[in-house]
Amino acid sequence: MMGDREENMGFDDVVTNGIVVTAAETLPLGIEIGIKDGKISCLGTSLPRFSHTQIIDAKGGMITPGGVDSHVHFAQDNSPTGDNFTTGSRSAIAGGTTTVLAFASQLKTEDSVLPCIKDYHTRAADRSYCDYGFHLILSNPTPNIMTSEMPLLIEQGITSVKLYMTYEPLKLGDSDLLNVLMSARELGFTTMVHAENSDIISLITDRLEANGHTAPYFHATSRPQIAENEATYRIISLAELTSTPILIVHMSSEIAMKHVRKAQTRMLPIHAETCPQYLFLLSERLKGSEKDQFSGAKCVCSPPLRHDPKDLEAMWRGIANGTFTTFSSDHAPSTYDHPGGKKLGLKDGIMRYKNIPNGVPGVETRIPLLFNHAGSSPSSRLTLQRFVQLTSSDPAKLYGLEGVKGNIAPGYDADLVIWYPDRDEGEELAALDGFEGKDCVGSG
Ligand code: DUC
Ligand code: ZN
Ligand code: ZN
Repeated sequence: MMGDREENMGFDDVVTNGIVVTAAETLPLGIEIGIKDGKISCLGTSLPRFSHTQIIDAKGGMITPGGVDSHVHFAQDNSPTGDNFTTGSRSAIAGGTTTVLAFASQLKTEDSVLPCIKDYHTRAADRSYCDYGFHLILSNPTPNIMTSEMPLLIEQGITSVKLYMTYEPLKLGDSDLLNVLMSARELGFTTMVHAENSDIISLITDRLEANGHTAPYFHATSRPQIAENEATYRIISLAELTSTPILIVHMSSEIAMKHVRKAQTRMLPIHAETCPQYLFLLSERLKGSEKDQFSGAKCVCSPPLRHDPKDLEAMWRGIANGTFTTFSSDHAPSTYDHPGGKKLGLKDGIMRYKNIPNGVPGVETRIPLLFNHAGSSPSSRLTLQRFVQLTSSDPAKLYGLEGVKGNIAPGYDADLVIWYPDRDEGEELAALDGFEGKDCVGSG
């Protein structure tokens, strides 16, 4: 029988034989990870094994911090056929994401957000396979909520809000946006913004409809880049005026991204996020198949998929050059063949893109898609360090999880992903194989 003393002292797990990759560096082969009580307690060579220690052999693998997906929609009322916390978090884990930040969504009719937060906690409790937290979608930021309730939420660990500049049931005008930004400046919470000009979209939608252009493809026509461009410039201006940091979510257009870049070069704290769909998919997907034109509905998301491969290239540049702080999924699926899902946009044989629930899945595929392009070979689009920053460490820092998530270092949660790359990185691993050993860099 194992003595109590030994069990208390020893590692529960030792991960060996892998190459540890963090946002700062790639450690030499031979560094092991000692884990105790779900936390990383030590990095070092030849870590001591105890009788109860489980050895995790990561031979040939690359170990990165568990992914943090800071933009997922689970169990929201406006997506009744989407994922709940059980199905969504299961997909997250399958794709290397160990923490998700979902949304608790206030209705415009609610003048307190406390019941909404309680409700969303109930939706998630005991149902999630991964760690989770919430941002608050503020659609009715009353003075009482901003002065009395937000401080309570921050105490509870809800330190970020999402604001919409479009979508009738959620959108805020400039006056409300300014008030929330002023409050963010005072209380220090993080403000995420969905930046598209609502009136531009409504005008085009009405005209398309009047001309019978209502198939899924016209969703992209109705939300042109200029709508994202204008709203992005406007919210950056409001943030500058109020000296408040913001993060613009799911960016899809180069012209809008340029405003972010320009603001950053002026040292303004403007952050931005993009998502896999804006790196990999084009609007032609919205045309669907020959057999089922409506199947383009599967790719209806907002901002929409853009038209030109150059648009994808521009987002890749933002990924590589540091314009984007986070790479999130905006996971918001709806069942395709369901009257309450994507088929809401198909009634009596008539397609109406306006009624199609917005959103695509991505919580499972987000990290593998980006990992596939990370490395140091000539065809790589980003370094492994940048990959870890975008998918894990930077979202953790931005949303108050620094010191807990997003790194492989003593004291952090032992959320690890082991990758087995079967292409050029295999050669990199082999090249690092001559490592000779280093002392322990953490403490047990
Ligand atoms: N756009 C959003 O703003 N939210 C969910 C899904 C989408 O496509
Ligand atoms: Zn959005
Ligand atoms: Zn979203």
